[in-house]
Amino acid sequence: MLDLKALKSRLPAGSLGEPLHYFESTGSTNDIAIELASQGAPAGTLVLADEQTAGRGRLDRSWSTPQGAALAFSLLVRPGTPPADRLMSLNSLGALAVAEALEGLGLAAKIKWPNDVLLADRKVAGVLVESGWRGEELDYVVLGIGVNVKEGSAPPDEAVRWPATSVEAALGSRVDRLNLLVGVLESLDGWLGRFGTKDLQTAWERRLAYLGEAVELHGRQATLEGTLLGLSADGRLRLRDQAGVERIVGQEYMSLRPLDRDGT
Ligand code: BT5
Repeated sequence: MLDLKALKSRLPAGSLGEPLHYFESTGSTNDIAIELASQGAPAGTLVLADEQTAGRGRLDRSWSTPQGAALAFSLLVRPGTPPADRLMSLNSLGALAVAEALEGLGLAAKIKWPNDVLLADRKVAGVLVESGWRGEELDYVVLGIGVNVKEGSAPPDEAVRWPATSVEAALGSRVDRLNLLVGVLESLDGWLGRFGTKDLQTAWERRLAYLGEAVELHGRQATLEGTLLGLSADGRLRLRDQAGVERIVGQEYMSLRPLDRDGT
């Protein structure tokens, strides 16, 4: 269980984490955040759970959050941050914030575009962005983040699409979940107002997994092979395709893998 008193004394971190809704166990923190958004909860609202019984990934995949071992939280983000047509970049912004917090522990984290954080090529965290519209108007944006912290929180290889790890397994020592949460929130707070900036692009690219390598992108309609060149300032992917043409692609593609590897 997370120490609620300690948590409250450390939040908000920047402008994030107030009000706080904490659950010892819940289905999915994203579902609660969406519900709160529909009731008019303010941007910065944080939903945190010690355990999720129906944690979700993208495309209705499941996300495992065993009790007492991981971080699972969802933040309500102000509509307009990022712009409505670039919501997908919030995935990479969430991944960047986790990567920076892990660097604070001395770990070298990589971002596997668009929404994964890797430690030594294994997935330690995932991001799920969900939004709702009222007619033409963007109504809410929820940024959900799950991080495997304690040893044993990462599912076994045969249970996942891409091998997983935990922060403690990578670090070889104990990690305080609350410190890590505050680190992620502080990083997010610093970047949320800086969409489209060169600084953000540089921060992303420094941590981008498989930069300069041959990769394959998977979309609902198509796949695309090319050499990974970097990201654009708005979080789309830059790559040189097989015809030698530089392309900038976004949410038409869902996932990326290096060409010499299975999994997504
Ligand atoms: C993700 O989806 O990586 C998004 C994960 C978001 C989880 C957070 S926790 C707080 C908030 N509340 C929620 O209900 N969700 C968010 P995707 O890229 O589609 O990856 C999903 C795949 O990751 C699954 O199909 C499994 O193969 C694998 N997986 C499941 N649990 C995992 C874990 N704990 N660690 C690593 N991989 C996992």
